[in-house]
Amino acid sequence: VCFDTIIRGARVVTPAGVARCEIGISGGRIAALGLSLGEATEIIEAEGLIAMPGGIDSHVHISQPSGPGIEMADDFGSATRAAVAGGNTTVLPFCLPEDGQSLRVAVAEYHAKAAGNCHCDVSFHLIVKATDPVTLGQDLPALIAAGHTSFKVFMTYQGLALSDREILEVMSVAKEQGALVMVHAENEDAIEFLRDKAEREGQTDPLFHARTRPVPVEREATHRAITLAEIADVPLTIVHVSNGESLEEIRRSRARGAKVFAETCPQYITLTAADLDRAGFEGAKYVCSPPPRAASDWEAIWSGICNGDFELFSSDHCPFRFADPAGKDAPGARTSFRNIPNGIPGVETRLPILFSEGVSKGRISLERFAAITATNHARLYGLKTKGAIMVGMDADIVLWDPEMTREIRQDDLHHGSDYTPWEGFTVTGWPVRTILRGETVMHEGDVSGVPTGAHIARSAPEVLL
Ligand code: DUC
Ligand code: ZN
Ligand code: ZN
Ligand code: ZN
Repeated sequence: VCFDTIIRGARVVTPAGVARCEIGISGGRIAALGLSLGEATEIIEAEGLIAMPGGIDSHVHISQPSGPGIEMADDFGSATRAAVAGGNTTVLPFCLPEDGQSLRVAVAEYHAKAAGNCHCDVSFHLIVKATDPVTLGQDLPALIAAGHTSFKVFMTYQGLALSDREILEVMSVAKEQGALVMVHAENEDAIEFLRDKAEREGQTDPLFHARTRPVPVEREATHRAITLAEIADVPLTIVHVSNGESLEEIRRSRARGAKVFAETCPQYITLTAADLDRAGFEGAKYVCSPPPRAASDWEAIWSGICNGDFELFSSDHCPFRFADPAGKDAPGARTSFRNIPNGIPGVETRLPILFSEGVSKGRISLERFAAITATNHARLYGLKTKGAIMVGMDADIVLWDPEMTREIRQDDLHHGSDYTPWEGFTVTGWPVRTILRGETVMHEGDVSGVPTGAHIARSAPEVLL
């Protein structure tokens, strides 16, 4: 046989362990793993490199409506260019309808915006913000059947937050139709109370974004979301878990048999609330929800990453520009933290940060890295042909140089934001080649080819089967 491509000399991270072997690729799929595979049209010499399953970032926001006068910094072209530069081959953005827009129409619009513009593969989660009979009785079942097998509900943000009753109604649709519910767990009433009080007291700096969303706000909502899922008898993903107390709620619920999955993000192992207190409005660059916590929470999050409590490590890429009246510096932003859009860019830096802080510093194995950055995302969200280097799977492979030490710098990044929260952060380990369905789409930082990313209709989440 003659393969299209053979990758030679790499240490290959597979679900069965790490092996030094060749990878034979044909027709965009992994056709063989073994020693001395023979001939190929293209040979990629990867001596000294590590072959990982392409990163799957199952939590990114692209081109979402973000409030009056506010605009996200990425479109599908720039966000996915950044994704492949950072070692990803699939991203799962959210489809958020405009106020009054039907979910079905919103999904069609997102598909149109993404089509032909993506450098990696893409599949949409839905955000359910309305619980009218058309949304729950018609749109949602049709969209789930068409491969949108997961959706997010919010417990915070006016216009987005659902009541407990509404969350239960949405969960019951998930149960009937076979979809996985994700939840943003923060108590909206408590936040509003704390926010109004802070503003009355003249405490309006970016730091008070963190002060008005303290750990109990997230811990309580996490407990309540899990309780609702137990009542509705559905599995649940708690996204962007920021602290040890919320993680403890998740552990306790699992001990009584709840089916709960947990996600965390780079900001919760590398940033703190003190970053929001930087001088000159620089703190706005770190405003995200839940906010970065204390360094002591980093340790709690690490324990969950190491011991398997976290299935998912995602970026929560939610990019705005800093020096932009349509971004972090929106009109009124400097008058109150309330007006600073919530979210930070991170799709390009998620994997290098975890590789460096996790693998290079000896906290986690290569296998665990692959599981929480790719394999588990594919399993939980129904991407059947992705997430693992195995014969028959899509040839979505990233070659890592484990020795390369770099400083993260905005000037080198591909995203649409005009800053990175990790400016000057040093990492060891860097993705040097990204291969999407057998074709190199990034080599040594260059992502200049035409976009070949496709939309992927997803199967039922594995946990529901
Ligand atoms: N939730 C997210 O998941 N991303 C950005 C902001 C938010 O509240
Ligand atoms: Zn779709
Ligand atoms: Zn969220
Ligand atoms: Zn998010």
